[in-house]
Amino acid sequence: MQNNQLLKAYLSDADNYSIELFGDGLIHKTYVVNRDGSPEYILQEVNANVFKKPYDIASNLNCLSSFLQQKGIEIFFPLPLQTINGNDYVYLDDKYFRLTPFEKGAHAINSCSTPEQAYQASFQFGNFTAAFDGFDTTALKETIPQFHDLEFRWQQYTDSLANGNPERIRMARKEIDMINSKFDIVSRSKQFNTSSSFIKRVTHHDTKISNVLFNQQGKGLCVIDLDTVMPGFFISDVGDMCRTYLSPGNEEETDLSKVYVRTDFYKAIVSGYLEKMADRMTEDEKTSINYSGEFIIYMQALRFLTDFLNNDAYYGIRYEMNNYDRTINQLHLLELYQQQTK
Ligand code: GN1
Ligand code: MG
Repeated sequence: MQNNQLLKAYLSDADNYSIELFGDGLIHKTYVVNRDGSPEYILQEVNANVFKKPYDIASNLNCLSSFLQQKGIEIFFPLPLQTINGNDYVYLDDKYFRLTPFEKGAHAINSCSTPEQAYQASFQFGNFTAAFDGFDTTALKETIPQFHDLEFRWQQYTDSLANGNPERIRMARKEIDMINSKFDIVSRSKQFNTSSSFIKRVTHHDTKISNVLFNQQGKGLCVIDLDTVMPGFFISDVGDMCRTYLSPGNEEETDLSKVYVRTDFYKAIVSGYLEKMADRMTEDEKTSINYSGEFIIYMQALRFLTDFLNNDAYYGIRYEMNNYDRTINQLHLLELYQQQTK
C-alpha cells in the first residue's frame, strides 16, 4: 500500500508514521497507524463491494453527530477525520480509505469472557440507541440495503439453491434441511415489518464485542464501527450480542464442544440492554427479546450457507470449507440457544 500518499492526505508530517495490519474483521481491511511505536490512528480501507456508496456512511455519521451536538447529548461518537482538503475519504487505486483517531486509554477485546463484559457492552449498545431517541430515522441512508431483512436473506438463500454450485449443494444437504426446518424463524420476522408495535430506531447492526471500547477498569466507554448504523429493530443488536457473546468458541470454531450457551451471559446481555431501553420498548418488543438470538443466529447461518453455495463470493475465507464450517457452527449454536434460553 502506498502508505505515505495516503497519510499525506491527512497529516503534514506523514513520514513520522508507520502502518500495520490490525484486527480480524471479515469486511474492511483495518490498519493501525503508529508514531514512535504508539498507536495514533486507525486507517481503514472501506470495502466498496459491500458498501456500494461509501459516502452514504459519511453522510449518516455527520447527520447523527449533528443531532447529538444539537441536543447536547454526551456520548462518545468516534467520527473519521476529514482530509486536509476537506474530504471524508481518500480515494486511491479505486479504493476508499478513512482515518480515525485512536482512543488513548481505551481498548477493545476480541472475545467476551465474563458476564460483566457482556453487561457492559450491552449497556453501551442500549445507551447508543437510546441517545438517538427523537431522531428522525428516515434521514439515514441504508448503507447496505435490506441488511437485516430476514425475508430478503431467505430469498438470497433460495436463489443460491437454484443457481449455486451443485456439488456444494449436495454436500450441504443436512444443513439445508436444518435451515428449511426452522423456517418459522423467518415467518416470525414478518411481524416486525408489518406491526406498529415494533419501532424502527437507530441501531448498530454489528454488536460483536470488538466493536465496544473499554477503559482500563473494564467499564464500557462507547461503541465503534458505525458503518452499519441504520434504521433497524432492536432484535438486530440484542441478537448479534447473543450470537457472539454466549459461546466461548466463536463462529470460526470447528470443535463444537467449545460452542455452547452460557446462560449467565444471556441474562447479562438482557439486563445491560434494558437498563436504558426498557422504558422505551413496547410490550410486544419486550416479549420478543428471546427471539432476537434466534433471528440473528439463524440469519448468520443462512448467510454463511448462501455464501458457501455461491462459491464464497462475499465473506473472506481462510480455507476452502470455511463458510461450510461456519454454517455448521452457527446451526449448532442456534439449536442450543433454542433449548437453553427461554
Ligand atoms: C461481517 O466485517 P465484520 O466482521 O465486522 C458482517 C456481519 C457479520 C459478520 C460475521 C457488513 O462483519 O454482518 O455478522 O461479518 N458485516 C457485513 O462475522 O456484512
Ligand atoms: Mg463490522
